[in-house]
Amino acid sequence: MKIERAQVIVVELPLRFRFETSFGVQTSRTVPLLILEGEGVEGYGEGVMTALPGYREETLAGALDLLERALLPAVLGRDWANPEALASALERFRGNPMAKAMVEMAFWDLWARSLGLPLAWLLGGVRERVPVGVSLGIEADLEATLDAVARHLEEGYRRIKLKIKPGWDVRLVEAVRKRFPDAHLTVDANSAYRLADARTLARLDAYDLDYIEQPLAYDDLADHAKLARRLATPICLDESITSARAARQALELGAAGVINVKVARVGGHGEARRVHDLARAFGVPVWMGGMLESGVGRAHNIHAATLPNYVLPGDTSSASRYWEEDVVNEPLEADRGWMPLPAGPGIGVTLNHDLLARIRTGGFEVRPGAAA
Ligand code: OSB
Ligand code: MG
Repeated sequence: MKIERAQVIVVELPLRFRFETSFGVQTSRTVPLLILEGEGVEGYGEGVMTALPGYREETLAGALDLLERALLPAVLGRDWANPEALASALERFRGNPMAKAMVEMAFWDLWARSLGLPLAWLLGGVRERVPVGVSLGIEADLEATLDAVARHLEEGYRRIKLKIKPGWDVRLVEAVRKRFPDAHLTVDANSAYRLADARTLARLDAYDLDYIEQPLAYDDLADHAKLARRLATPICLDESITSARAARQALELGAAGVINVKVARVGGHGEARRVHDLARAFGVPVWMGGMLESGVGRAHNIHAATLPNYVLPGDTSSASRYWEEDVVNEPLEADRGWMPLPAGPGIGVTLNHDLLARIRTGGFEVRPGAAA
């Protein structure tokens, strides 16, 4: 499969809600999309890096530069037998898994479409729909949080994740648990605590959380392993799992009892599948995370979440929660907490070109022969 042309389109998508986490507030997303073309077919990818390094280190400006100067020139004009062959050609560039994931994921879509098969089938998926919950941002007060939880439980979401930070944790969880005694509840600290906060975090053991997501530093495994020994509630790692190697080390250390897999955080579908397989071998369940993706990234995530060890509800909730209008034509909507697999070849979605033209803020094209 030869890649003949690459197009990056950057768009600005306003969020329907104000999304606050321990690391900042988001009201819109700057979304980099990648279109790869070859043999009359197109494949789509989406990047999840942000303007500033708030979640991981990668930045949008850095990723766009890397794509234009190195990653796209390295894959254009060449014939790739399969996505793993393409991914290995990017290994000589260190780090930057989110930038690499854009290329790798777009190629999986291109490849699957050229074969006329749904991406999920090629990845080894075993489901036609995936269980989903919601990730709720930090709200103005308890009352607003309780309302948001109630609304999403009524919609059928199978698990509620609450964002926490120091000073907004035990009281919040206590109030939500009291009002919703049977709900599957989790919390996500986005790295806001230190090991010295272990006592505070241990107080959360009283509220029957499914897990505590990424309490400690984004690049730390050792302290998470120490913390895990002091908590009854399992620790779920998100930010810290940037590769299959990080996943293996976390599992060996006992730093993670659950893993949040984000395809775009670990470098693409190949690496995400290796993380999935490792966790399965350790008897650790995984779930599909989210980065407020548009329909392109969301569709990729749904396909990847059809693998057998995605047994916990993911964050890939309905696109209409996030956007008035999505960049894809197909509605990606959950039904009573189940997100159906978008049907058709590849990731099963088509681009809404009218919208893209209206909200485009930048981009570029790369053709074979551009200097690497
Ligand atoms: O930590 O899982 C996270 C969004 C952006 C960056 C990091 C995270 C999140 C979410 C929302 O929790 C997931 C989603 O709804 O897509
Ligand atoms: Mg998280």
